[in-house]
Amino acid sequence: MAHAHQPSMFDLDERATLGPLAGVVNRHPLTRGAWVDHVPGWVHGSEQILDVLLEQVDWRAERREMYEREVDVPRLLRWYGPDEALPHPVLDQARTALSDFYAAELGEPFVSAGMCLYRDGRDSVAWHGDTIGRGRHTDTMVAIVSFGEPRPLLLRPRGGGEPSVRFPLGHGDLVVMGGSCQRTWEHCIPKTSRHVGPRVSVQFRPVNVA
Ligand SMILES: O=C(O)CCC(=O)C(=O)O
Repeated sequence: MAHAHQPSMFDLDERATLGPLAGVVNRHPLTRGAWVDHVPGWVHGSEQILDVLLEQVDWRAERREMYEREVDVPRLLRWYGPDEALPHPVLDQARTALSDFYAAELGEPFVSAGMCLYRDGRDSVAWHGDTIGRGRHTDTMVAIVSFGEPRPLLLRPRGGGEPSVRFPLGHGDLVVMGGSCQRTWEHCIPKTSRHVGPRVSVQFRPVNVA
């Protein structure tokens, strides 16, 4: 399925490669044992990867129950299991680089790659934690690499109370939500009335975290 987008001027001609992680990861401690690591522009030449993702991934529309009605999920999705080839080799490299960098702290590799396509400002994901599986009761990590038009990832403590944290994510940016983040904090990508092009997020997770 092809999705038109305006290429970003700053990495249009660049070959897709990964930047370093050691020495550039900026950790933002949150409350209750949660944290977020942030590396803006980790993937160089990210527009090339965006083009491949928009054109070659077999994006799937899903429906879900809401208030006793079936509604469209406002984004397109594709989930890649541990043994499935990813649509661009730099994504395989990214999963390996993240697994190596976080090996001592995480104790296991990132295996699956969930992908979401936000076609425009009407697409979004509501406040949630990734609490299907072990994230419900165990510290873990979810690493997200973003391509295309930046959209803000907002975080707030589960149950409210403290102010939100905000990371605009696109054009090869990396965030890693770690510690207790999935069960003590919530995150979302809100809708926007601004005219925005597509954004794809690629989420790497360890086994049995969703
Ligand atoms: O698009 C993003 O960066 C967040 C995706 C997300 O939270 C999810 O799919 O669970």
